[in-house]
Amino acid sequence: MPIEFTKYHGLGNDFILIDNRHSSEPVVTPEQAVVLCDRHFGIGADGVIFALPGQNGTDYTMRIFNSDGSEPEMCGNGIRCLAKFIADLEGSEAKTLYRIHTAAGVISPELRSDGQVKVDMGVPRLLAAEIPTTLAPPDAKVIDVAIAVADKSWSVTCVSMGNPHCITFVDDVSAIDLETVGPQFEHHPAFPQRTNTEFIQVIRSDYVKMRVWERGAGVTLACGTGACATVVAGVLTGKCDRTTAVELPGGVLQIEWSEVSGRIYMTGPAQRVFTGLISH
Ligand code: ZDP
Repeated sequence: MPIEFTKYHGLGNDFILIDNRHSSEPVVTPEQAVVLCDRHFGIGADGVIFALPGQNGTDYTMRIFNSDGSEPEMCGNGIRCLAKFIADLEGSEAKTLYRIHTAAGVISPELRSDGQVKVDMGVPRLLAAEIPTTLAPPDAKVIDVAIAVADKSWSVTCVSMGNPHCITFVDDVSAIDLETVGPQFEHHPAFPQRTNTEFIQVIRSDYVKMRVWERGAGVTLACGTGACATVVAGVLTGKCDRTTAVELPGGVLQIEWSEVSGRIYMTGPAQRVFTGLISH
């Protein structure tokens, strides 16, 4: 049976979306996802995302396979794409606010009338054991801690948005050799679940530039969870305001870390590209 898919992107972070409402098992295996994501031998994407039946009273469950076949807990750009995808599937039944079950808890995307999607990304986790990382004792936060990578000492702050992020502030993001340094952060023994790594240049306290090396996907044009983690790291280190715009190679995300609720809100676009059939 051919499988229908729709390609979406959020600021150039691109995904293959699959309607998996009829079964709680993804219809594509991690091994097949690797081939589908390949930009020469497949459709080409940073990951495959499944819209599965909801659990515990939620509307849907989201699962995602990275382009290397690994499965992350959450995906910020991906959940904006998922929100548009399910609204399209539901047609006239579509809602403007969904509750999505993920391995990082319940995440709520809101489809706004201006076409943007605003996502309640939940509360960041900051303790070393929650990241997880061995850069600090398990119940301590990891703020401005030194780590040696690629023969250099970097000062890093770690944040979990459900998935692990290691953030480092630099003078010039364009000078970072991502392809060399990124994998060495990702596979550093201090990160037992590997890590996403963000390099940040502060332009103003409410505007930063970010380049990212993603766990399981490598260089991508944008990372939503990474942009959220970055603003948390910026606030914790006194570099950023609680409301900060994050400029990624693919465009800008608006991030707000609410002082009242402790929750993070991410606002950005999600764009349908095309629909096709996977025939084996
Ligand atoms: O944590 C990971 O393994 C990431 N590669 C997951 C994907 C994150 C994403 N880029 C985002 O926008 O949060 C989709």
